[in-house]
Amino acid sequence: MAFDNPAADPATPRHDWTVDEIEALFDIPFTELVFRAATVHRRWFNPAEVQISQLLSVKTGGCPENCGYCSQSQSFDTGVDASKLMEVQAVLAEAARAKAGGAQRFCMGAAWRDLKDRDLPKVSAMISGVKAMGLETCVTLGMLQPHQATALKDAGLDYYNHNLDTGPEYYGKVVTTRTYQDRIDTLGHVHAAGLKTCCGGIVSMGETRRDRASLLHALATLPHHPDSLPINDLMPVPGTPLGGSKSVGGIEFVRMIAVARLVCPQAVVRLSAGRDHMSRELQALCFMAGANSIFVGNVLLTTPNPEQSEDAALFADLGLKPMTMGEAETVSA
Ligand code: SAM
Ligand code: DTB
Ligand code: SF4
Repeated sequence: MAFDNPAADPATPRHDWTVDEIEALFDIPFTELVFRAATVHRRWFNPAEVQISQLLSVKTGGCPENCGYCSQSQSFDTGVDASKLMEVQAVLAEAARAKAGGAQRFCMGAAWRDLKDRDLPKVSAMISGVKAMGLETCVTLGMLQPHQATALKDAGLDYYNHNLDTGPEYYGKVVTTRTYQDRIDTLGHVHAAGLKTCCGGIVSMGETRRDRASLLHALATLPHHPDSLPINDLMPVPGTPLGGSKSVGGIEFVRMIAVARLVCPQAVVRLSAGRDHMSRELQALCFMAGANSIFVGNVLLTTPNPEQSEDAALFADLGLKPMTMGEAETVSA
């Protein structure tokens, strides 16, 4: 497809989206929307390839934040006990298992509000050790200061995950212990340190379609589009304020993936939490609509994920293969 005016090419990244424009994309008839997203997907990626990540909770529970979806907040009685930061060798043993199972990236999560300097040496040793195994590295540790982002980069970190979670208008209904701007500031420090950003959000938290468009608007108007863009379907956790939220349904979820692909065309869009309650056919639609990454392993941080054998069968049936390492490293606009 040749475009005389590159600005009219829907695969060219833009930073000047309006929320109205993005909401209008959600209104496109479903088959047309998926077709458009699939077309843009092919301009930047091989649609038969999916990036494979695996998560490990290296510090679980007892978090002082009050994110209304989270099993790990100390504000809610969810049955998830607080534990200490894992030992480096135990983390490396899990990373080796993940690599043997086919993961390309190992993502370590900690239930912290922010990273404390006293924990930097241990976290850095985890990152260096995982990197030395030939895996890509990702961590999600809460808010960061600039010198901490630089230290993580020096340790061999590739990606930092820090989600905006929802649109700025709905955000206050979900979290009150940190601001939207706090999150954007951390993302700025991460990018300035030369790290790749992994940033997305959650649907099915009781938000409106306008809120979903507003989240994607916030992501697409960041100075740097996320390199990796996770879309999570809420894993409802009993005991949390959002434990009884109603799902947006599969069709709306696929629309969210498709619109994410259209507004951040170069991002690796991850079909993230929620696969455990999705049919194989719904996941196939997500891949058609531009999703090209998943988490493997039968647990995410604290909630279930499909068995690896089910994913292997799904990939075989769909003719999907793991993304070539490094291919996701095209620099996003
Ligand atoms: N404490 C760090 C933070 O919040 O930045 C890192 C860990 S936190 C669990 C990482 C992300 O996982 C959250 O920002 C949220 O988007 C997602 N998440 C957490 N609980 C979830 C749930 N029950 N369902 C879907 N996504 C969830
Ligand atoms: C992201 O967006 N999703 C992942 C990862 N980044 C850290 C976490 C999903 C967590 C789902 C809930 C749980 O397992 O506790
Ligand atoms: Fe803490 Fe992160 Fe859970 Fe929020 S999402 S309560 S910051 S672990």
